[in-house]
Amino acid sequence: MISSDRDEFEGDSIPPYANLEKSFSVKFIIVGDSNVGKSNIIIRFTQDQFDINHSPTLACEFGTKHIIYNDTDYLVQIWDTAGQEEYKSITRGYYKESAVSIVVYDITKEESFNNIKEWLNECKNLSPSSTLLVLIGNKIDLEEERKVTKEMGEDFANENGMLFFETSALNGNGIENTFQKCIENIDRRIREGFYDLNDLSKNGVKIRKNQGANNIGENTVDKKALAEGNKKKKKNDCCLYN
Ligand SMILES: Nc1nc2c(ncn2[C@@H]2O[C@H](COP(=O)(O)OP(=O)(O)OP(=O)(O)O)[C@@H](O)[C@H]2O)c(=O)[nH]1
Ligand SMILES: [Mg+2]
Repeated sequence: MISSDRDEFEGDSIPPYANLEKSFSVKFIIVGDSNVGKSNIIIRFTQDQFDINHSPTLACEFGTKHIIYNDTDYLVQIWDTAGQEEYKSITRGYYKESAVSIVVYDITKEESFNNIKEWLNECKNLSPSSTLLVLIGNKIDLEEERKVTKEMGEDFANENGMLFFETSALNGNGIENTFQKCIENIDRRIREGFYDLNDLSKNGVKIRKNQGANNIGENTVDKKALAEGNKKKKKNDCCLYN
């Protein structure tokens, strides 16, 4: 998908946003079976920690972190959904306006890999058609218990136009790189005019006015996102990582 997107937009004479805006928020959603490690991937990325006793997510949790790339401040906002079946009808409400949709499986649990097709269908049906599709095989620190080969993950991702990464939330392998690569793709899309300027937010990318690239390396909570997260929390038990 990425290479064909590039082909489509390469050659556009004036990239509409290049060098115009310096700060964007980018909405991510992360889905997959319960217990594959979605929450810990977010905790590793936003706080560089691992929570071995993290309770199963109830409906949805929320985390943020800044990535500076190309002299631009990207506020990554991640909606971490519950994998448990009973929350599916609630979590369906969170795909809307996702710039990046991440599907996670556990490399030691074949069933979680067999179910990624279903999660991908949810992403295709409920996220915007512009969403960047990403597949993560998590728990690679458990190599001796591996049931899903790297090739199986790669093949599925290639067949379905997804970026593919293997990670360990436990030791951090691959986590930074995954989010960095996602933002590099979003940055390229912005600069190449992939998104309609008048419809940016529909695609999960929002211009953050008067922010500038001045939060390098910080891990902070965006106030608007915080308010949004808290509103959802009241409605649907959505919790905020802090
Ligand atoms: N060994 C290992 N264990 C992990 C890793 N990531 C998560 N875990 C463990 O897997 C279990 C589930 O992790 P969570 O992050 O809560 O999983 P989840 O996908 O958010 O689950 P739900 O919220 O129920 O959808 C926990 O016991 C974690 O400690 C990893 O990379 N390696
Ligand atoms: Mg969770």
